[in-house]
Amino acid sequence: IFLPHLVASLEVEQTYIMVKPDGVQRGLVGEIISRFEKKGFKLTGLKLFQCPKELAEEHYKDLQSKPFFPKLIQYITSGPVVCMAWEGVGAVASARKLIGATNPLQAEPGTIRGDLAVQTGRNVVHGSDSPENGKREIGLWFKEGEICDWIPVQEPWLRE
Ligand code: IDP
Ligand code: MG
Repeated sequence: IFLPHLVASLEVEQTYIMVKPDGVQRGLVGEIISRFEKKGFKLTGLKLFQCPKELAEEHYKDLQSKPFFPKLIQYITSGPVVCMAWEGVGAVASARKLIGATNPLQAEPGTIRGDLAVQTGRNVVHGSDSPENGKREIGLWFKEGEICDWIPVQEPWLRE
């Protein structure tokens, strides 16, 4: 089967990555940031943030009708999250691969969820599922002026 959202594109993309409240409480913030840094993505936004209910509902609006929706909103607003914007070639699909399957018991070892989590309802990290949603979510979670464009010195050592 062809899964277009899993095929890394050659476009420079923005993706919204978030350490969920369990990841913050368990002291996994550094570990999770590190995986995206080491991969070679560019960090363009970063903050610790207590998410209001309305924002959590907007972010997950596609899941509104799911039975687990109220628990999901409760989970995401239960403590501070770490909001991040990352940029890179094929960043959306590549970040989803680094994160692993939604259910951590099905996520491959080596992925963030595969290595660090056991339950879908406590899966430590979020990653945008399309370039469109990457832009949408960065717009939702960050204000103007919170996103920084810069040129990493490692750029010529990452891409020929
Ligand atoms: P994703 O985070 O891998 O993109 P989605 O299907 O978009 O997965 O679901 C968003 C989040 O909702 C999941 O990461 C997880 O925290 C939660 N979730 C999804 N399915 C379930 C479920 O069946 N039970 C409890 N929580 C769920
Ligand atoms: Mg999703």
